[in-house]
Amino acid sequence: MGEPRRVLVTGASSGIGAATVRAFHEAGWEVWACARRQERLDQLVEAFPDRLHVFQLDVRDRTAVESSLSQLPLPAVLVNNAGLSRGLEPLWEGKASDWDEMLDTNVKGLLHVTRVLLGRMVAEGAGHVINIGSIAGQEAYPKGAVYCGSKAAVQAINEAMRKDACGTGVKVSCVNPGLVDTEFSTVRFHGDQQRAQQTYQGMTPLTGDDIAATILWVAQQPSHVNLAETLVLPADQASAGLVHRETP
Ligand code: NDP
Ligand code: 8X3
Repeated sequence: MGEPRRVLVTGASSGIGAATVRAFHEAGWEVWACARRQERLDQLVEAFPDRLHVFQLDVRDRTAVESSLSQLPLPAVLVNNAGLSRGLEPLWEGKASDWDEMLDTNVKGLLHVTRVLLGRMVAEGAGHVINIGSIAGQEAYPKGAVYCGSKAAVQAINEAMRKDACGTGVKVSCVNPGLVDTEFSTVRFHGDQQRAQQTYQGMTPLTGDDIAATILWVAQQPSHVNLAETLVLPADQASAGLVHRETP
């Protein structure tokens, strides 16, 4: 048996990112995982003491991203998952601090991380960047202008990056989930659990494990196959705005 393949997952401390760490680890990969909350990363290490390396990283901090990722052993796969939403209100009621946080994390953070590792992958002539977009990047919904805009930017960056990398041996893919029950809504509503739970009321959302299985599947394709864009929805969701809910 050869060396295990290496994956780097950003935003690995909860939800889709933590599930992705588990899925790749269980599939025998060497996993590098980063996020801001060290105690959550430590819990992952307790669960998976071998083949898992964790480090604290705020993807918004370009200097920290450059210094930590330029030293890292080059991963075969980068999962650009770190991201968040803040607020759900009409544009004129939106908070500039929420907008900064979303755009700095979802767009510029993804760019900072990718710039360091994609350059190294291209020099190596191999690699795979898997970006986590959203159905919100394909279809904007009311009260979500900036989050939807940030994910539409991920969509465009993903597409241009795929074209940049064409012929270099590096693949670029996007996985676009619909509603997934993670800490996403709690973060969106600044810790208001009751409001967060309403997001998934009367319907069956996806789990982080559902998306992690898709990401692993995208990563495990033969080198000549690229699952370029994968939209994953709960069966109860037909579009960003059309969700079937059972009323009690
Ligand atoms: P969670 O809130 O559970 O996880 C978000 C992860 O991103 C956490 O690990 C968090 O870690 C990390 N993160 C946030 N900001 C930063 C930062 N500045 N630097 C580093 N890491 C950061 O939500 P999800 O798992 O649902 O979200 C993961 C991705 O999936 C996001 O990009 C989200 O937009 C996307 N998505 C989610 C959907 C959903 O319905 N849940 C649907 C479609 C897409 P920490 O706070 O420790 O830094
Ligand atoms: C997360 C899915 O519909 O809450 O990207 O924006 S949604």
